[in-house]
Amino acid sequence: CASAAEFISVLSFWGPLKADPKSYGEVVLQRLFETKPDSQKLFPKFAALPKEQLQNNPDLQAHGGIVLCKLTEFLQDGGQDKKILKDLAESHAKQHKIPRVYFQIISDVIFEVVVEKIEGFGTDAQTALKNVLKTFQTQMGEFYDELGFDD
Ligand code: HE5
Repeated sequence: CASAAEFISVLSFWGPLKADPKSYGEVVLQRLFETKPDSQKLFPKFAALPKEQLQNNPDLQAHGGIVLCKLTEFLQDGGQDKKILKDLAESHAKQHKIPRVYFQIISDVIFEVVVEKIEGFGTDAQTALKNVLKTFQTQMGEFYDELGFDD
């Protein structure tokens, strides 16, 4: 599990992502669909869209913003309030039917995008980010287990 210091380390570089969640979220989702084309089918709004229509797509930008805002909330809370991820796990398991492996896949994409786009994200902060994302995945997995969602 990530320590409080690791959450703080990540937050110290998170300013640009907090300030502009839509732009970074858009990049994350586009990169997700490129690296793992199957993931696009999990989004009813985007499933049928050809690549060109994922560029400058306001729905994609809006959803990217929602995803990043949730991550910022998780970071700022330092993994303390279990309800944040409990609610997230519940909607993703029951409503959206997202197999848990996608939390690892999107975490890897987020890591890649953050390190690429954010200046000064050094090796210590990178390790901290890896650990924080690992904590996120582990806790989501635990809630999936509690819900009896096996995928
Ligand atoms: O759960 C919600 O609110 C608590 C609903 C809005 C929401 C969704 C929906 C939020 C806040 C998140 N996602 C956040 C989030 C953070 C992690 C990194 N998501 Zn989410 N999602 C929503 C993830 C990870 C993740 C991986 C994948 C493949 N997520 C998805 C997919 C996904 C889908 C299909 C939806 C439904 C909304 C939609 O289709 O919007 C266009």
